Amino acid sequence: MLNFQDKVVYQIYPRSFCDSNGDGIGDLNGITSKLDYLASLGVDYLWLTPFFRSPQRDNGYDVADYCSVDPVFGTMEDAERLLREADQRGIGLMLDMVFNHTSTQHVWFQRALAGDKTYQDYYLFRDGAPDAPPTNWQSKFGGSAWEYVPKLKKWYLHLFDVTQADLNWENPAVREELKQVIRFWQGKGVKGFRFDVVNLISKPETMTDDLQGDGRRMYTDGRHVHQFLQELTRDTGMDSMLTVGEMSSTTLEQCIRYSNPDRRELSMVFNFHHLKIDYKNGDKWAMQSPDIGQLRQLFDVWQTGMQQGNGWNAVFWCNHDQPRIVSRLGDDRQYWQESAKMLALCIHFMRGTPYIYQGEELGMTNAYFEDIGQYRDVESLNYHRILTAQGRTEQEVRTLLQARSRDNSRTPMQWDESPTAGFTDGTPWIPLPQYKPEANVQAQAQAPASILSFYKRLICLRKEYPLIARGDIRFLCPDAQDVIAYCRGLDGKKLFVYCNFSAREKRVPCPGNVHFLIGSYEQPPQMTADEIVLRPYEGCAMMV
Ligand code: TEU
Ligand code: CA
Repeated sequence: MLNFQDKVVYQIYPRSFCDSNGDGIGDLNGITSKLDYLASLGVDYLWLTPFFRSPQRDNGYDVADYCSVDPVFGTMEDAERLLREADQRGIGLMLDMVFNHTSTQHVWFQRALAGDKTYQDYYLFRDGAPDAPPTNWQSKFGGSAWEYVPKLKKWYLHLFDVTQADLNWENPAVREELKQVIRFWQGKGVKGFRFDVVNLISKPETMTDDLQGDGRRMYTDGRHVHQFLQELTRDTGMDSMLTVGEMSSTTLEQCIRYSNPDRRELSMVFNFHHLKIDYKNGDKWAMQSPDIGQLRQLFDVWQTGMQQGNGWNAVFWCNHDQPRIVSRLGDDRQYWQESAKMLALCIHFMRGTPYIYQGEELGMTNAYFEDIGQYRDVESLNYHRILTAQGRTEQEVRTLLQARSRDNSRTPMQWDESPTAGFTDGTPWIPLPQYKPEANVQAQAQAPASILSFYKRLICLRKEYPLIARGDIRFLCPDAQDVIAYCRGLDGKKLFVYCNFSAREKRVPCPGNVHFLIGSYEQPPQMTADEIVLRPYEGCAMMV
């Protein structure tokens, strides 16, 4: 397997990136028009979330045809041109393979519905009475994970939306079809893949009620998942590409297995444990203030654990499912720039391949929508209904969605200061954030102290110092409240990173005769022989 330690990936949500034809929806030609911007940022790969033909019930994660382009995003020629033009700039494209499920509009599912037994075996259909779902498993988007088809007198499994039917990976014909999809895009010159919820693909032989939870422990990191991934990688020659798996509710041991190069499964993995530190009792729809002590602990366990097991992390704060990090763990008002830079530094200097989600490099904030009518996401709309039915007040639901909705990350990319942020000449499919600091490219591109310039420097430093790409990691200051500190090391060189996650001044021990490399304030922090004084939301890196 190849290493991708000195690479940086930029994630694009095409629908919200740049609209080239004024219909209010971002598209492939829009992305092509911004390649110079992406090249100037210095990123190596672009991960594009799904643009395949889809009814767009879950914005493309409900795929109806894996080898086509949805007309909303353009044509196959547009995709080919984007690939070519990216390649000319030394940028590789990674596509998003949603292989746990297909849209119910997919021809396979349509044939299954029409009674074709061969295609019924592509999915997880089970017999049963109309009032008794086969198990008590819950969909990740709320409600039962089973849907009854009266005509067939059968239920089908959908771990996500009712229009996203889970595929039956135990069926070798399904695995062959999916390999063909990989080969199709390899043939077009794609350089990598992201695999959606790929640790959920292997379900138990007999599916039974989960008496302790929502069912996830019965299919997460399931019995044949490693075997299936090894087979997929081997049969498509995917081990020369960048591959990343999205791992839902996984464990460290499993992630070592997925990403240890000797096992030839994936180049790296996403896990989400560090993004649940503000979930009360693990419940996304129950709030608590972020627990930085727990965050520090989780990073320590995962970073040192993956190092010991020779696994490799994708390191990230943001994606199209997560609220904006500067609003979540920073202070997007008083310390907007300082906290956005501190968070960037904290993640980019860890051991792993950093991912930047569009707009993160500008310090884009949450949407702060006031009105339920402004939300678009199927999960947000489902939960609006569910939480209201549970008797929560309108105000409570509004506050929860403002903090948790996936639409927080899906507002249009902000290119300039105009009312539609330079995203479209038409009406954007989703409103812009209701609060807007100077989080746009026009304001930041030429400003040396901007958040954008800071991200560019972080990317350059990774290329310049093998220590950042390849060094080992050790966590420091376990008892410093609201501080995350670590040390990277390679060939006798050391890099110390200190991040203050609070608006209060923090003091940490000085590790010796260090020099300042980069920080979220232009001037180095105040330092004595024994102490470093961190300003509010200060992040800084020092070297010896
Ligand atoms: O997400 C998987 C997933 O479980 C979450 O990130 C999910 O959005 C969250 O738990 C909801 O609270 C992936 C994709 O990233 C997401 O956009 C898709 O909706 C989902 O799979 C289904 O394909
Ligand atoms: Ca468009």
